[in-house]
Amino acid sequence: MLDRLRRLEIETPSWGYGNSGTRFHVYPWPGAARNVWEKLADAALVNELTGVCPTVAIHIPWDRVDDWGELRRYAEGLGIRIGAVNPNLFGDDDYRLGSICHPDPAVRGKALERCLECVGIAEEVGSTLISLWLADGTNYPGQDDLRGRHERLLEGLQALYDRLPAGMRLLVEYKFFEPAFYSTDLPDWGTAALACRRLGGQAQVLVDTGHHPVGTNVEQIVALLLAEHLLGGFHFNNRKYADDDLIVGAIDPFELFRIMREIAAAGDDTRDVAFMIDQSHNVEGKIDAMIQSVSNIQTAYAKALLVDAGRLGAAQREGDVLGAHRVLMDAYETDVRPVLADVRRELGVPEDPVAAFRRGGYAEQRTIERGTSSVESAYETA
Ligand code: LRH
Ligand code: MN
Repeated sequence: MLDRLRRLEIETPSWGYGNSGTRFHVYPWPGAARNVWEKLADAALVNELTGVCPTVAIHIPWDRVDDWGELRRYAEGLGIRIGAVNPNLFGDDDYRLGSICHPDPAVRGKALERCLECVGIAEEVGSTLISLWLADGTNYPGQDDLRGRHERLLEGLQALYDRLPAGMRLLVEYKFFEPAFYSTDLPDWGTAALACRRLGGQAQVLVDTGHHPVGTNVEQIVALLLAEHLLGGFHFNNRKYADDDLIVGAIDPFELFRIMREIAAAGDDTRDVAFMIDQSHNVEGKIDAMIQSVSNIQTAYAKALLVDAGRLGAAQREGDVLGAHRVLMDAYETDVRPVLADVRRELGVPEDPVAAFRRGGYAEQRTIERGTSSVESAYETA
C-alpha cells in the first residue's frame, strides 16, 4: 500500500497557477504567475513540497515560447518535466462554429495544423502526451448537421492520429456541454471511447471529473474504461453544479474516494493512466490550492488502498449488500493522515505541505517579486 501511494505521480496544469475567473470577473491574486516561466517555477515548488508532482501540463498557445529546448532545460533545471501538451482549439475567432468539426474545411485545416504543431512541441520538450479537448458544438437545433459534424470529428482525429510518432498518446477529453449549449461534438465517454477504438492503441479517453451531468456515476465510467483498456487519464477537479473546476475533493470527497477505489482495485492496469489536475482558482491562492488538491487525491487513494479486498469480495459473492458497503466505508472513514505523514517523511517532504507553504514565506516573496497583475474578464473586455 505505501509503495503504491509513494509511486502515485500527479501532474499539475500550468494554467492553474495564473489568474483565472469567470465571465463576470477575474480577481487578480498577489504574486500569481504571469507567464509560463513563473508557472513552471510554481509547479516546481509544488513538487518540492509534495514530492509527487514531477510534471506540468502546458496549453498552446497560452504557454508558447520561441525556444522549446530552453523551456525544457529550464523545467529540468527546476527538477520537473513538461507533461501533457494541450492544443487550444477554442481561443481563436475562427473557431466560432467549431474547430475540427467546423463546416469550413479551411478552419478544420487550421485546427489540425495547431494539433500537429503541438505534436512537434511535445517531441521537442520530451512529452509523450497530446491532451485534446474540443469546445466544438452548436447552440441551436438546425444550426448544423449533427451527423456531418460527427464525421468531421472522426476525420480530424484520424488525421491527427496518423501523424503521432510511435510512443506518443492522444488523450481524448469529452464534456457534456459549455461553451456549446445545444450539442457538443465530444459530449460523453461513449463518443470518446468509440472514436478511440476506431483510431487505435495510441488513443485513449481522458475523464475530466467535472464534465458530466449531475448524478452521473463517474466511478462506473472509470471502471468500464479500465475494463476496456481505454482509460488514458484524468483531469481532476470538483464541482457542485457544472464545470466549476473547484479543488478536487473539496465538494464531494466520497466521490473522489470511489473513483480512486476503481484505480486501487485495477492494480497494474493503471500504470499508464495520467493523473492530472485541471482547475481554475478564481477566489483563492493558486499554489496552496494546488498543494491541497494533490493532498486530497493522495488522501482518497490512501483510503482506497486500505479497502480489505478479501472481505469485500467475500461479502459481494455472498450477496451481503450492507456487509460489502460497510467494508468500503471502514476504509473511507479511516484517518489516513498518519500514513500520509509517513510517506512524506520517506519522500523527504513536509508532513503537511500546505502548512509548510503558508509558513514558508513563498507567497510573500512572490508578491514582492511579481506584484499583482490585473486581468480583464470576458465582459470587461467587451
Ligand atoms: C475544458 C477543460 C479542458 C481544458 C480547459 C482549460 O473545460 O477542462 O481540459 O483545455 O478546461
Ligand atoms: Mn479538463
